[in-house]
Amino acid sequence: VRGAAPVEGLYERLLAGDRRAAARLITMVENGDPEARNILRQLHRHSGKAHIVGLTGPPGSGKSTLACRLAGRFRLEGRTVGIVAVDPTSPYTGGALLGDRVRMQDLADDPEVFIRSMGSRGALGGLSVATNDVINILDAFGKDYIIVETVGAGQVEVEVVKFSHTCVVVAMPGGGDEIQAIKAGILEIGDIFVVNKADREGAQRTMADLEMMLETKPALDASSWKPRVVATVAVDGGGMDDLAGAIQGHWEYLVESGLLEQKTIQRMKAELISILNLRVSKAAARALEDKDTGEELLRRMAARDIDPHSAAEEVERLIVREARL
Ligand SMILES: Nc1nc2c(ncn2[C@@H]2O[C@H](COP(=O)(O)OP(=O)(O)O)[C@@H](O)[C@H]2O)c(=O)[nH]1
Ligand SMILES: [Mg+2]
Repeated sequence: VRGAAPVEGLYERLLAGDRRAAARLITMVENGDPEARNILRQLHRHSGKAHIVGLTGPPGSGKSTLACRLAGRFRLEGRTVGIVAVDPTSPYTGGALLGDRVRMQDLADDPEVFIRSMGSRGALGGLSVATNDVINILDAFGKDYIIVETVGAGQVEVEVVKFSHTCVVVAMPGGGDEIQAIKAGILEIGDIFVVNKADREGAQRTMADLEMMLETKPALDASSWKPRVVATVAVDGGGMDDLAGAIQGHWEYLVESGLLEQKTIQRMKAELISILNLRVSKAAARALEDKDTGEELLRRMAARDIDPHSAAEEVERLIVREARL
């Protein structure tokens, strides 16, 4: 067992802006190191200042390229940026985007930009819990913007961006399939829609399709946010002023409308639920692994002595008893 001193030191170094301390803590989180939780506990009151921007959409639509471009754009204003990619296929390496090494060199060398891909290791401890932990670490670390890239499929990935402050949905020109894919669930959560690869044929058409679909979405009232549609060419930085402007405009809207507070509460709730889900399912798994109680219960179920619902209630009672200890 390591003493309190190194943990204490990590916390202070992180708050003092030491990138290696931040990277180390993130690795601890990914590895499910129990010591990380103590530091996260202390860090909590230092977080809550960042603008969390979710970036989601189909694979290959240009999310990673956009994230880097956006980061570069925010840096021009002197703002600091964290990028968290919840997509193992996102080729960030050594703080840069693979394949765009030369162009992204500025970003890789910029100490005010922190890029991290969540590996599949994060999944062991619950991907959404680990991702929220990383977001909170970068928030406490003082990043002004935290861009969270997720591929727009799967429950966890959508959950993570759904509870960001500003959700950006990325599409690209195509025969309408991409728009169909967006329709199936993420149209509702988008605050801003990006048609990336606007250098390709059909971008105008995709923009028009999206705008039409958004028209049919009923506005809550005259003052509610109207989703914006922005065209970008992430590879050469085209449209980045529009996109950054829309993101900042949405933040101002949240602040002025008072919705920011509401969003924060929703975010806290989603975070709490994902931690509880993880803790309860782990406790249930432990109870079932227990020879005396768990295996016996399963045998009774197989023998039709007890039905699955009643068995689940028994496990619940065991978990509650364990939690009281
Ligand atoms: N033509 C064109 N290609 C792009 C654009 N943005 C990204 N790409 C390319 O599309 C591919 C996928 O980009 P990536 O950012 O990895 O997409 P992701 O899977 O959504 O993160 C890469 O080869 C990029 O260079 C763009 O605006 N125009
Ligand atoms: Mg990517």
